[in-house]
Order: sequence, then structure tokens, then C-alpha cells
Amino acid sequence: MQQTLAIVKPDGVARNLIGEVVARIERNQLAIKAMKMIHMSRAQAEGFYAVHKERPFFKDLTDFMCSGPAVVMILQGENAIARWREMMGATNPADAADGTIRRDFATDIEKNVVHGSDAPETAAFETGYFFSGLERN
Ligand code: RTP
Ligand code: MG
Repeated sequence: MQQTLAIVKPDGVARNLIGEVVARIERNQLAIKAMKMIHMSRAQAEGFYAVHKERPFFKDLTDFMCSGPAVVMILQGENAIARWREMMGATNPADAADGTIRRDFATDIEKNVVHGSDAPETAAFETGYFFSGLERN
């Protein structure tokens, strides 16, 4: 069993897409092991996306991620990291496959509704960033 971190980003929460995203997760048989709404501070958003700190979009991305509440979840299942990324679709909604969350709902390459961990090491860091051991077992 693998765990991954999923986020409904501030654009998704503002556009009332929490239920839609959760319904898709449940239909795809990923177990929601933990879930909460948070409003990240700038420092928390910068810490979360620290891998991107040299990228040109870092300032916009961290402004966006602390612009309003987000819903963070730990999803669990066989191959959960890849399965959740497949449900999300490509970063840029123009490149995302039909039927993916980003294809169906994203506004642009930044306001793309959801986040998902991209590898086992990042999943371990990201789930631990928002949840304690007690909340995820
Ligand atoms: P995420 O980490 O949020 O799941 O997205 P991802 O793996 O598909 O994409 P990544 O390359 O990790 O980028 C993280 C987030 O930064 C924003 N972004 N903006 N303006 C831009 O060119 C640009 N590129 C990326 C997006 O919100 C992206 O999801
Ligand atoms: Mg990423």
C-alpha cells in the first residue's frame, strides 16, 4: 500500500470543487486516510514547494497557494501516487487527457485545481508536512 498527498488548491476550493474532487477519489477506490482544510501562510507555502524555489514561477505559485483555504488529504492504495497523478492530468490543462480533473476544471497552468506528490520520497515529505503519524495510520 502506498500513500500520497493530494491538495484541492485555493482555486478549487473557491470554485466549489471539493465535492467533485472527493467524489472522483472515492469512485477510483483510493482510500482517504486523512483530510483537513488549511489556509497556508506564505512561509508554509514556500516550505511546501521548496523544490521549486529557483523556478521563475515560484513567487506566483506561493502567492496563489496562500491566497485562500485549501484541502489537504492523504490518499492510500496500490500505486496511489501514479493513480492520483493520472486522475489529475498534466500540469497544463491544455495538455491534460480527457476526463482528468485538470482537463475538466483547471483555469490555466497555475490555477490547476489539484496537487499530487510525484514520487515516493516527495510523498513521504509532503504527507509528513501536513499530518502527524497519528493522523495517517
Ligand atoms: P503539483 O506539484 O502542484 O501537483 O503540480 P505538477 O507536479 O503537475 O507541476 P510542478 O511542475 O510540480 O509545478 C507545481 C505547480 O506550480 C504551478 N506552475 N506554474 N506558470 C507556470 O509556468 C507554472 N508551472 C507550474 C502549477 O500550479 C503547478 O501545478
Ligand atoms: Mg509537482
